[in-house]
Amino acid sequence: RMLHQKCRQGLYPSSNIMRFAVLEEKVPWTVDYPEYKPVAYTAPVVKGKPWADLEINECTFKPKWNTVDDKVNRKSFTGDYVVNVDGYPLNPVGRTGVAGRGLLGRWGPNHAADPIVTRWKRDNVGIVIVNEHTRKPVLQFVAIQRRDSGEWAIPGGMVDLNEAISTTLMREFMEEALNFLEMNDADRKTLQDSIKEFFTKGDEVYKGYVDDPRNTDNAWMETVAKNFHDEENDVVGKLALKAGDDARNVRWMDINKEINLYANHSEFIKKTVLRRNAHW
Ligand code: RP5
Ligand code: MG
Ligand code: MG
Repeated sequence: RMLHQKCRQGLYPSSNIMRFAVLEEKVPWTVDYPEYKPVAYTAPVVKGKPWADLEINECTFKPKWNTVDDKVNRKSFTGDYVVNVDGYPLNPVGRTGVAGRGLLGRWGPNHAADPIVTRWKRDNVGIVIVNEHTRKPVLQFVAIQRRDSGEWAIPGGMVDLNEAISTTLMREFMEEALNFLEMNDADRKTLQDSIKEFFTKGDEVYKGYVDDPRNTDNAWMETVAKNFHDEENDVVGKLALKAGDDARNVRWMDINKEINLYANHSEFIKKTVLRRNAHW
């Protein structure tokens, strides 16, 4: 697989921690690199949080790696990861230039889910727009602008303890793209009832490691990305989008090969395009 790009250069996000510069050929752990001395960093915001692990050397912390450990899913989609002699799980892709957990709560895999909600781009009388060069219909997806990095992204989020992935997908979409958290109970109920069915029919487009800028040598993001398609533009297409929670903006974004998104989200979007035979 492609080695990670977005988590091995420059400053670690929201910090003044510089990553140890790792050349492409030095990324795999199998390549000997005795000079490699990354800084160990765990962001202050992570420490003591209920959603976060304790320090590895804390005697009450007894994680069971590579298993679902008392509701915490410590299994990786990439297969069994290695735990080093000091008890730290190792990033399955390789070196990132920083040790510790950084901004991530869990040592090892941190599981997320990404809802890719799509529709066909239409003109003002409702005719689907076809690209003149590829002669394929143009797809749009609901993109959010992340508060942390300002980059546009799929409105994904972390899978809560014991939460079904199908629940995370719909919940994160409602929170980030429909401002669910700021609604009253009646509006929440109306909204949920109108999209519940829609969110039962998703196609899995990606499952695995995410090239997330927050990844470290000992903690990394993994996701399940599912596509939910509004063929007639009459389910999500007729709702008013409103950014909420960790999203600063939201919009229907036209999809083509020029899109530049957070982490490796463009890769998940491309897989969606291929599956729907849309313009790229
Ligand atoms: C990415 O971070 C995932 O693909 C998902 O989109 C997101 C989850 O983290 P938060 O949005 O909760 O920060 O790696
Ligand atoms: Mg969220
Ligand atoms: Mg999010």
